Amino acid sequence: MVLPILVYPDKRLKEQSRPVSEFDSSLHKLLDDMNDTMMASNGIGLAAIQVGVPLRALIINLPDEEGNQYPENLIEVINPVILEKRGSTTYTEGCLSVPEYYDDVDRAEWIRVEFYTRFGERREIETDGLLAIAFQHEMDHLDGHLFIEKLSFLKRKKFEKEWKKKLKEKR
Ligand code: QAP
Ligand code: CO
Repeated sequence: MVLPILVYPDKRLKEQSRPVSEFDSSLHKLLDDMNDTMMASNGIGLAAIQVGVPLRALIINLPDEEGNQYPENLIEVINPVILEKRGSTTYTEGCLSVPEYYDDVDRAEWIRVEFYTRFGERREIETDGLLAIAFQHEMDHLDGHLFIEKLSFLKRKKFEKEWKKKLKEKR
C-alpha cells in the first residue's frame, strides 16, 4: 500500500524516532508499505518517519548503472548505529520529503554500521560511495534531521527563498 509522504516543513519530520522492539507482522507491513511508497515516488531511500511512523526503520534500494531498481537489492535497516566513520565526501542530495530540491552535502566517505533485519537478526556493513551516503541521509531522518539542515548558510537561504516561492505558487 502506497502511503502519503510527509513534506517539509511538516513538524513530524523533526521527531526523534524510537527503536523498534517487536520484529512482528506490523513491522513487516510497515516495511512493505514503505517499499511500495518509495518505488511509487522514484526514491532510492526512505525512513519510516517520512510516512509518519516514528520508528527507527529505513529502506534503501540503489539503482544499477542503467538506473533500474531490483527487489533483491532492497536493504531493510532496523535500529541502525554508526560504529565507525572515515573521510569526507560531497554529493548532490535530494529527499522525497523535500521534492524537487537538490544540493551538495558533506558526509563521511566510509562508514561501518550495525543494524537489524526485519527478523531481528544483527548485521554489520562496511560501505562507501552512494550506499554510505544513503545510510547517513536516512539515519539523519531517525533523529529528526533533513539534508537541508547541513547546507551552508548561503545555500540554506537559497533553499528557503525557493521553497517560499514554490509554496506561494501552489496556493
Ligand atoms: C536519500 O533520496 C538519498 O526531489 C534518498 O522530486 C539522497 O530517494 C540517498 C526524490 C542522496 C542517497 C543520496 C527526490 C524523488 C528522491 C525528489 C531520494 C524528487 C523525486 C530522493
Ligand atoms: Co530524505
